[in-house]
Amino acid sequence: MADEANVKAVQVKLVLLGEAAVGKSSLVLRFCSNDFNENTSPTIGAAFLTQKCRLENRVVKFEIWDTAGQERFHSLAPMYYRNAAAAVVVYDITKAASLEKAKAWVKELQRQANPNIVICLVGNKSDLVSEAKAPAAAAVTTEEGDEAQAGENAEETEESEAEATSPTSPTSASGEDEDPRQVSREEAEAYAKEANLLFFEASAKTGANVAELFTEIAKTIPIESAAPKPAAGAGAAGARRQGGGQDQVNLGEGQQAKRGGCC
Ligand SMILES: Nc1nc2c(ncn2[C@@H]2O[C@H](COP(=O)(O)OP(=O)(O)OP(=O)(O)O)[C@@H](O)[C@H]2O)c(=O)[nH]1
Ligand SMILES: [Mg+2]
Repeated sequence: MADEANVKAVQVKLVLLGEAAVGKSSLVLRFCSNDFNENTSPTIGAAFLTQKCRLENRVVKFEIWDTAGQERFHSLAPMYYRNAAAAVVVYDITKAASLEKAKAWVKELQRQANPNIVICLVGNKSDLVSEAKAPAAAAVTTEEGDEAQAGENAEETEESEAEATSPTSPTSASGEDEDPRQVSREEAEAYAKEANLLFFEASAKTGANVAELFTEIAKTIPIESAAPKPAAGAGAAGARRQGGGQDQVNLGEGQQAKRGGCC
């Protein structure tokens, strides 16, 4: 019988891709530490960290490669998406060009990555638009203690302490004209459907839909495509790691792993 506490985590290599400044690192920070930073530094190379996600019948341990969006790092990307079971391709809903870049990433993944890769298209910064204020309340609902046991070598942003994301309400009050949205939900959703991608609009800032998107990916990944062994292997070169033994996103110092965003 599978004693819940002893369920072995299935490891899933996940890569984040997308244009610079769309919020990849911020989504990871929200997911892993339930935190947000207005002043992030651009990622250099890539950052690595892990987070667990508990599903009904299994625990998925995401091994996350958060890549740099700056063009000069593009050639490193294959190192990170190679053998990845999942990819989160991010664009900024207030920047139309970022969706085009996201589409280019999807194309590249579909051509060159693992053929079974689960791709999730994410329109980030939903807090900036007046409508479509994503269901923030539902965002990071933490379950009872999914204490990612910090035993092993990896750190696992464990520390389950709910402190659910307080969805700071969206900026614009109501339906003002100067909505900064440049990519309609419909357009992106239609594209995602056509390209066979999961799709979410989310906000790293409020936490809206962040846990949901990772949970959906966890549910979608076929168990067999999960990597049975430790993550680091691929692409350690060029990755930026911090802290002895701990792998963390390079999102500015002083950022403690407070709380896991997933289940
Ligand atoms: N309003 C708002 N700002 C966000 C959100 N996510 C990220 N940002 C801001 O967008 C800027 C860029 O965020 P990053 O997470 O560093 O972007 P990135 O995609 O990792 O950028 P690279 O590492 O250069 O590829 C920062 O100022 C963040 O605070 C969001 O959901 N809402
Ligand atoms: Mg980054």
